[in-house]
Amino acid sequence: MSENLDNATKIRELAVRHNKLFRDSIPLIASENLMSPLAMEMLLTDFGFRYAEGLPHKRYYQGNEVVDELEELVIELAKKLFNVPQSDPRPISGTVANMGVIYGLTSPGDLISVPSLSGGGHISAAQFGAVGFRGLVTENYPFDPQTMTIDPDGAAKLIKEKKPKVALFGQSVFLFPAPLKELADAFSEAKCKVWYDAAHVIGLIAGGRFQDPLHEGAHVMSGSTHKTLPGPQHGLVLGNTDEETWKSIQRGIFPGTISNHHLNTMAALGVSLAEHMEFGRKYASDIIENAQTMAQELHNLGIKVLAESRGFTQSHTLVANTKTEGGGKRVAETLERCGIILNKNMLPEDDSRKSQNPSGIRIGTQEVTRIGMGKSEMKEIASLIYRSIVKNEDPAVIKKEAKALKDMFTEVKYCFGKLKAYEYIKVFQER
Ligand code: DSN
Repeated sequence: MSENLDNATKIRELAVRHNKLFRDSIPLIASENLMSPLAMEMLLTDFGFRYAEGLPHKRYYQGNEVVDELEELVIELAKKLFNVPQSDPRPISGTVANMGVIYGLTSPGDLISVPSLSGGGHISAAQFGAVGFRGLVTENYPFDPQTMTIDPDGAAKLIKEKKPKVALFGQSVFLFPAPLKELADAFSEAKCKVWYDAAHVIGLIAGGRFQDPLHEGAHVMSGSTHKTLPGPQHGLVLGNTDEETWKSIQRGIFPGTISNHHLNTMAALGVSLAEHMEFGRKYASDIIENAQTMAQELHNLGIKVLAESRGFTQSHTLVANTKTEGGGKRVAETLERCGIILNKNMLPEDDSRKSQNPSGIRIGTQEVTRIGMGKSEMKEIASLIYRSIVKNEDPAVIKKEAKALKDMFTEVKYCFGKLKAYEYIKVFQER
């Protein structure tokens, strides 16, 4: 066999191994999910090999007759699902969507108010991320670690005093709604644009189970589409703003940050939006109920889940302080050996230089909910976590139990059609 064929075969084997790893594990990363069979199918279509720069009927390439129809339909589906007048499904990821908004709304040197990283903010809102690379000056909202929310009074004071060009909300640790309604006066005094990064909670918003930012004062909302909205790795921008601002954002998207958008993932997004219209309300409710159940159970077992006074969470995410169990790094690595996959996470109290060894862990329930797990399974998972990180039981024993639990939940739910998760296409099946 030639070395090249060897390597190609090896990559395929890695894919088989990776699928098996996730098939046998309990997936609790708050930013991941599984797609439906109809959406999966779209990834393997000819849409994935074509160019369609620009907007429908204003392209730079021939052969876009069907793509135009597709894109118009996806635009309409997004507008309908979120009940808003503007949508752009072209960004190829959440951060690219954010960059489009940044390019559209700001110029280098402008001030933007953002959630702090220690308060769960996303790296694209940090100085070393997209806003910094745009040359923006940042101011962080004060964050209340007890309630795990931006402090509305402090944020109002900051916005009124500093008058940012844009006020950004939305986090990667997003337990409770952002105080948009409370800040309405501050926004109008500062005359700022309000931008909401909904990546983590966009499926909960669409399911009517989280705040509705574009009807609570936000002008624009961006997001990735593969977390609580169980679609492809892609991005989306939605607007409820004047035509001039929207046009500027669309120029920020193209040609600002992308040339071609990825047409196969856009098609998969369209399918996922349509499915979310059908199943999203129930799915969003179940995700949140599962997160609250898991949080309560971990708390009952003595693990320090944050925001107890507010019922731990109103989203898909919960966060625990695992300092006494050895810290976030040790805990996440131990759980990985037990077949439970989650990530270490900074807590508000952590020094930002400790990002590789923070005090906490983050848990998301959207993927386990997607495969049909409910409250009793959340309790079982909490018990496995407790036995692993508090009782220090043998990882091999826990791993076996985690796999046995997972083996009972292999089908992707809340979608049209049936699909065995982690075994998407024949070539990836174990041979
Ligand atoms: N960094 C991702 C997360 O896990 O929250 C979002 O981009």
